Amino acid sequence: MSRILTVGAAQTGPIQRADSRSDVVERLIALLRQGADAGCDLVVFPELALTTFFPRWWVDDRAEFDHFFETEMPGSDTKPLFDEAARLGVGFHLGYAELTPDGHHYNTAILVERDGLLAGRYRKVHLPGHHEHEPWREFQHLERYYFEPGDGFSVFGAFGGVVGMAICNDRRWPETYRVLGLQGCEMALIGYNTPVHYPPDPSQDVLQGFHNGLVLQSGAYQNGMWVVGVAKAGEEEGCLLLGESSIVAPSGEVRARCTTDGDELVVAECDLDMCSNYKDTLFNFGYYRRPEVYGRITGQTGVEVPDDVASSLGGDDGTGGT
Ligand code: CDT
Repeated sequence: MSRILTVGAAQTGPIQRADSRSDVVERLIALLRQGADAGCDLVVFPELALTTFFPRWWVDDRAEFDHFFETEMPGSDTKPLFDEAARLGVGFHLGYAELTPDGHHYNTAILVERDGLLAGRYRKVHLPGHHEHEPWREFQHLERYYFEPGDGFSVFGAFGGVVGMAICNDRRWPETYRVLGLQGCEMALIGYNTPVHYPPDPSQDVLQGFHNGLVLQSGAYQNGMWVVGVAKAGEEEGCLLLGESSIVAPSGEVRARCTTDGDELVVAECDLDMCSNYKDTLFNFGYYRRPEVYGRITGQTGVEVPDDVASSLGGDDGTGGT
């Protein structure tokens, strides 16, 4: 048996600060139409796909940046995307900055079914970067200033399968995939904006593509799920963002990957039943997992080197952040 879902990874090129929402939505609609022509059931857009990556700037009054946030979804600018998706019968995943009616700010992604109706919402759990202005950096990464963290990873029954969402930095954490995997997730959708330059440790700059592939592929394989990672790429307001949007099979193999830094759609036929090749064998969680020895995973946050080991070594307590 097979359950084939044809998925498009709809990478976008940069979105500059001066670009209007409606111009950006037009670009997304063009990618959606390409997806429809290619037979896609689902088109996946990046994190914060409607605006420039504004956390690269500090403003004393955060409310000055509220115009980067959506207060309703769909709103007047995004409704044409919903309408076109429903007309084409193609679902989509979209990342955006969300400002709730009661004043909460989140880095959010939604899943919209082929009939244009909301199937799920996710608010980013792992917020990277820093909370204070750090003028020594070439650019800021102030997600911890502009957003509040979301409260968990859920899955949704959609597109004939079990679909989960995560956002950018979440993809570097094995806990993300495992918490989704423990809910039977068959496909994880993950948008990202990843600056190639990493100010706290520039030795990682040349490894950004390698690390991106590493985490998407290992997350897919170790949990027997499809992973669709989609970038906003290219030079945005002087900051180069990684491309390499990829569709990864439950085997860990890359089935499609973008080769440019611009608006680009790559498509793969994803058989959701292929997940069981891994979920029912090598990664049969119910049979092989040993949660009784995994207590530290949920019981502590930072590193706790046992006292006897620490006293023999001395050194760092591992509490630094970036
Ligand atoms: N958007 C996002 O989460 N970007 C981060 C950058 C990490 S460096 C502060 C990422 O993990 O790609």
